[in-house]
Amino acid sequence: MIKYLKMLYVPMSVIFIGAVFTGAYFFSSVSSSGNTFSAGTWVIPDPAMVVINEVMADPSGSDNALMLGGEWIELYNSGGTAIDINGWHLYDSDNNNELPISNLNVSGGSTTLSAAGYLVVFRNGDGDFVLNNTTGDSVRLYNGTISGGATIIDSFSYDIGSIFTDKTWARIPNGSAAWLPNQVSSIGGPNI
Ligand SMILES: [Ca+2]
Ligand SMILES: [Ca+2]
Ligand SMILES: [Ca+2]
Repeated sequence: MIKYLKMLYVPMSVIFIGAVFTGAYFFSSVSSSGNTFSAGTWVIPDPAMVVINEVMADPSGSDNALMLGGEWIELYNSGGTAIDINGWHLYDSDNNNELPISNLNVSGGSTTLSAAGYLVVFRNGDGDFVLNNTTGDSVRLYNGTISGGATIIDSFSYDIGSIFTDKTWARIPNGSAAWLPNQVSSIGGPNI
């Protein structure tokens, strides 16, 4: 019996001393604020890898209809790490016209952009965020609110109005720097 207790005592002491000296307790996977600790490697998402990829400024029907109708903005994560963008905001050309991003106005109900993934944010009846149909406008993506000092992640401005109804502005090739008007919608997927 004593021999058995000695065998047990030694490893338990090692665990206890290790915890005291390092102050560290690790679980197999811990997530916090978009960072993921997994299997001994810190993986930090790069917000700069998220881009505005496709814009539906002039949908058929009401522009401020509830999702899945109305205006929408497709985001693309060109990075290799998933990132949660809950609480990020879209703005048009006016700093007061915000469209908060939450699980209530995104495709699939989750604000997490998987690696190389797509997320569609719908205007979903927002009253002041408006993408002009017949004059130019801007779409701007911030990692919070402008009034709260957030950082701009990406922006897209168009100076030519009158795109055709139900056609989009899109980065062609997908994710590239070049924007083209009057594209066939590829909502939630690669621009083709
Ligand atoms: Ca708003
Ligand atoms: Ca519009
Ligand atoms: Ca697309």
